[in-house]
Amino acid sequence: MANSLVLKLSDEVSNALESNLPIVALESTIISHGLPRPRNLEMAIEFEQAVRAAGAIPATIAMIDGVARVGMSSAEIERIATDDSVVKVSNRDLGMLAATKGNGACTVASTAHIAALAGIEVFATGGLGGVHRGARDTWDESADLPAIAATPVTVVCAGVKSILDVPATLERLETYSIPVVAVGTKDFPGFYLSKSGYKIDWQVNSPAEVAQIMRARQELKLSGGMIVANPVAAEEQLDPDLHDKLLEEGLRAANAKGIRGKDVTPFLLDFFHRESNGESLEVNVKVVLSNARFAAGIASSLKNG
Ligand code: PSU
Ligand code: MN
Repeated sequence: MANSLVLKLSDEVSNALESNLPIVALESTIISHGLPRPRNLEMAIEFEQAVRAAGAIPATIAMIDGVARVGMSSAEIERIATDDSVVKVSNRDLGMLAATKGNGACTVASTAHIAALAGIEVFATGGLGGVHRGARDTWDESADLPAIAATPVTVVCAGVKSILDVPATLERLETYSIPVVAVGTKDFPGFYLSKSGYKIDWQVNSPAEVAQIMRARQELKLSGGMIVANPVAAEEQLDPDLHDKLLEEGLRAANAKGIRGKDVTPFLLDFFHRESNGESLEVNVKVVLSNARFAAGIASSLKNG
């Protein structure tokens, strides 16, 4: 993929693409808006290290000075983690941000789009966006869903964030014809929790199986991406009672404060992290690290298989 005025691949990512090495894309909204400072910067570096340790090249994706960057230096990652001018950017914002030379952290939707543009097939995150509770009134459904439906990228996540309406999200994923598989189970995971309480139809047991599914889908000319839901281990999940309590309180607080639209997800994640005294943060971090490793396994299988 050629660099342009609005797209720049790091030398490492360019070389990896040329040499056909495994690459894993990483999003940046989780860095700027999903995790508290200063932990967010440490984690951004650790997410990249986890991909490397599992044998793939990491490519963190963000907009810097109006350029979509695929693979960034530590100084650039630090900017995303600490600069207050960094906004949360979905697909529809990319053009305006490029034209105004702004700084933005990419959501799952825009990371998937830019990754695919660069020729990267696998992407790791924490929890996917989806249909919000109360969507019947607010119509709040994350752009992550239509973006994955339209983008040939496999997204490894721990399910959709448990702050969302999980069954409604699963229905919408079916409508969008987005395949959903879970690792080692047919229980759809619940982000902070290993089980959401909802079942899905398909289980995979290895990264190689996912690579096989991806190749089969390509042969069958099925467009768009797929979701690999990788549950947090039961002994590492957030205490389910604490989870339910914080969720109820968090939703009430968001409502009372009139939090709307793209601010809802960062508000609730921050509420969880504060009110659980960092316990949910630890789970969030473990989830992303584990997804980064599994994604690296898929990327490697795609190259070796
Ligand atoms: N997963 C996390 N933390 C996050 C997010 C996901 O563990 O901060 C971000 C992702 O960037 C996702 C976004 O795309 O939240 C969804 O936001 P919304 O619900 O407004 O679409
Ligand atoms: Mn929304």
